[in-house]
Amino acid sequence: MKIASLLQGLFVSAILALASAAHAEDGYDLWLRYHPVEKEWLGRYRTDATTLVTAGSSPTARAARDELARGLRGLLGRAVKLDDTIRGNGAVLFGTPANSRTIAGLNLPLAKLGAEGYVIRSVTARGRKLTVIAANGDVGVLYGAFHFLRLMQTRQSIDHLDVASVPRIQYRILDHWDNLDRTVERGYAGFSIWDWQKLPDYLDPRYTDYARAQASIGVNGVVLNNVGAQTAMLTPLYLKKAAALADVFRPYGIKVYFSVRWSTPMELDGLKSADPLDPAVIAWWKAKADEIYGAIPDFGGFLVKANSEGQPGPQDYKRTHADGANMLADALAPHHGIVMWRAFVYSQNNPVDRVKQAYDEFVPLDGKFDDNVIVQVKNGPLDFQPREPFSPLFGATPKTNLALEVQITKEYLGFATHLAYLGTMWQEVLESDTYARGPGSTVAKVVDGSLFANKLTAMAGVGNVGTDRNWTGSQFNQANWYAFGRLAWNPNLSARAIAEEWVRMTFTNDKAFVAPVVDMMMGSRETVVDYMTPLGLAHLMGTGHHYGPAPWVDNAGRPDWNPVYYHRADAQGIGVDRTPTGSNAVAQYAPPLAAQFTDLDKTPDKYLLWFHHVAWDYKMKSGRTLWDKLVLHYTHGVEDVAKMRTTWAKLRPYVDPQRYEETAAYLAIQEKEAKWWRDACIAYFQTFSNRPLPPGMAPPEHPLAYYKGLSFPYEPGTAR
Ligand code: BDP
Repeated sequence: MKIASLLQGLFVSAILALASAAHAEDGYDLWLRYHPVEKEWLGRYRTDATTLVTAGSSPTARAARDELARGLRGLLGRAVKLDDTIRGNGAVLFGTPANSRTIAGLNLPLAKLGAEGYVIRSVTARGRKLTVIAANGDVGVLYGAFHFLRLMQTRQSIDHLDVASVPRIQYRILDHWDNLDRTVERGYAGFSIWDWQKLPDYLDPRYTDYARAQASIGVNGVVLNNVGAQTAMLTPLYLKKAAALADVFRPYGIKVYFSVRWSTPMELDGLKSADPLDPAVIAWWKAKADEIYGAIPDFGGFLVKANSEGQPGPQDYKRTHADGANMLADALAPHHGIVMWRAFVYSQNNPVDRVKQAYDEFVPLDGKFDDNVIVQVKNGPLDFQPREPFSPLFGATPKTNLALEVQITKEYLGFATHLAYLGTMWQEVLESDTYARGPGSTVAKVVDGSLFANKLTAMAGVGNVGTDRNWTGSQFNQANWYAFGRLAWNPNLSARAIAEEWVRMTFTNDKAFVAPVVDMMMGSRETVVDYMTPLGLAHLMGTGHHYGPAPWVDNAGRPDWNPVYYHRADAQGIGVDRTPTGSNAVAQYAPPLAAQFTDLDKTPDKYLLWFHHVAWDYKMKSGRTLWDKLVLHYTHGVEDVAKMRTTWAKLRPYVDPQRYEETAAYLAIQEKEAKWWRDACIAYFQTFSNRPLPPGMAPPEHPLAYYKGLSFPYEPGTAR
């Protein structure tokens, strides 16, 4: 009897242990996983982190304390003491000079660190050895706390610390393309995490975990709603709901922002126009701004998509983008709010090459925007493609605050299931030389404001967060959220270093896992480029949903939504002539680049078909013809996914079952879809090239008609 009940007890606890392990490893914990460190590290860390000494008492100081307590408890496998004074060696003291006399007495180099920077130092104070995490403001302390934990999570020494860190970009913002009905435009991770209907009364604990994750990577702003904005966002009902979210986020240093629809005054309150120079319109927005700040005193500001893809805007009244942005900026200025005005504009009525239109629109407006306006520019001149050259607006508007907008959600890179680490893509953009002030004028220097001494600096990422337990639709998509925050904090960080940090925190520090996984991540975006849009091709995706290949589409709502507009394949060759003999988009780049991109032989292969219409038998640098090379890229892309699967299969022993299986299954989907891309594109382009496949290359599995006949009516994330 006794034995039976003992066994029963053991069985129950085994089940409980299994259940909690399974629960803990579904990806919910992100990179804030705080699993116990190995024995050899335990000894080292324990002596340096015995007690937490809190100086502050604000909600932000409490958030820092709670995170440190949670992190240390997890990493060191036991609760740490909380104290308000230093009693022995090994304390971690965190606070500001204003709330800690010890910190004030240490004369730490805080002067240049602003409100968000921090130092972490190993010091001796009052005869005790301790670690100090100090900043000018509580939020800096919170960022420092996450940094301190990261050191342990990635198994670095915490003995002789001398760290100083300050964000190089002021506004580090995650844009949610979340609709108020909880669908997410271009979202592949379930529905919107904002449960609007239950707000403001029910605050899902997930909002706090979201805020922790954001703060851990330094994100300090969140645009709550889709750029294709719904006017209800600005009604009293929704302001209350948004205010409740702002209250949750505030301790974590995060401000909320709204996307606003230009015509809101007409649609909500029946104004006759939305002309930015109309006094009634001006008064409406001023009153609305006052009302918003009444509900959310630290409201961040507005994000605006105007006169773009059918959205209303100031041009409907023959006013400029600057007229529109400045009118909103005036309404927000008394409250210290900002306007992020998107440069993603192009018109179906404009016959000019779509990739030229944003530059044409905004360069003449340089110097005309108010100080609290930031013009937000996508990384490439087209639209978040797997690869584009950088947008020529970077470097071309020295008197305008410019934000870099990247897309974290993988609308054009395989949705949730394809493994594509985007750190490399953003690094490629940030490192691109604009030559605006001579060599070395990188996009990073434009964005961090150092090139033109801009007043405001910003980086925005279109988020990939949704209701999925793993937040981002796949385990590896978390890395893209992570990389966005880290690069927005410091655009000079390397994509590889970020990937390594993330792998260590998210999975394991075991070298046998870290090295192959980081390598796999580093090559993954190029792999997607290879099987989707190699050699500078772009926008070959299915119409509307953008799922899968559809290079043949020529009947979309407007010419510049058609893949055929972007590849221009014909019997002679493929690619878009953007040199002076074509659309002359090259002229929007600084002279050294314009010259390079005009010369077919000097254009890097990766941008070849972006800038040139190239003959099928053109001899590439490798000596192969363009056609052969195109087929090889497509084929390599598929082969590389197969290699990723092999790599992952070998790593099973290092990963918990749920995350292992999910990733393995997604890689299998990726291989299947990579092959689909390859086969469909080769079958289609071969109808123009009329050439055989290079020796050894397998023919497409199906005839072209098969691929053309596929349809996907309910793909997620489709714009509505
Ligand atoms: C495109 C998306 C569309 C967005 C648009 C934008 O397909 O859903 O609304 O970007 O950035 O890539 O406004």
